[in-house]
Amino acid sequence: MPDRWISAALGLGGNVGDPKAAMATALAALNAHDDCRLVSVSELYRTPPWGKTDQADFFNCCALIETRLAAETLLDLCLDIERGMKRVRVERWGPRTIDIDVLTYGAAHIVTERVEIPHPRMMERAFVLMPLADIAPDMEVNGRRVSEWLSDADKSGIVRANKKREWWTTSAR
Ligand code: PH2
Ligand code: MG
Ligand code: MG
Repeated sequence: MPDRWISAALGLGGNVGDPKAAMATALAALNAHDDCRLVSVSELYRTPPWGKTDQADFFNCCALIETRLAAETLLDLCLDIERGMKRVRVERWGPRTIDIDVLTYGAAHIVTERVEIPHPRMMERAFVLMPLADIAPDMEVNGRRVSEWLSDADKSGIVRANKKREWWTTSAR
């Protein structure tokens, strides 16, 4: 385990059941972990499905955390939380109750069999970049700031879905 706290960005999403409640529950679980603390959470967005378009709209958000877990252990924690929430996942890019992706881990570039950080498709996905720009517009990912990647991304159909900035504090079940 690294002996210092690393800041990491996470992308959360879902389009089955009550994704807003699922994301709130996942954020609370991350924050409750001894080796993670939640620093900030983006606005909540409703986003058209990307990749496989014949499915329900998603809800997406991003979070910044600090963690002293190694990157792969952080990934395991995210997968554990997904499993604990009885995630249903039928097919790649298909409908799911909750998805928690590790987008960045400090400034690290990590490629293993299990994980690729920065997330290889985050630079082109407005459903990731728009929430991430709420909380980390100046973060550099592959040589460009999040806000710059966002300005080139297709933002059509994405709408902010929350009224309160603290949408996630009251939605957990
Ligand atoms: N996640 C996917 C595939 N497509 N589309 C949207 N709008 N939001 C997502 O979170 C999403 C997606 C695979 O993880
Ligand atoms: Mg994903
Ligand atoms: Mg995932």
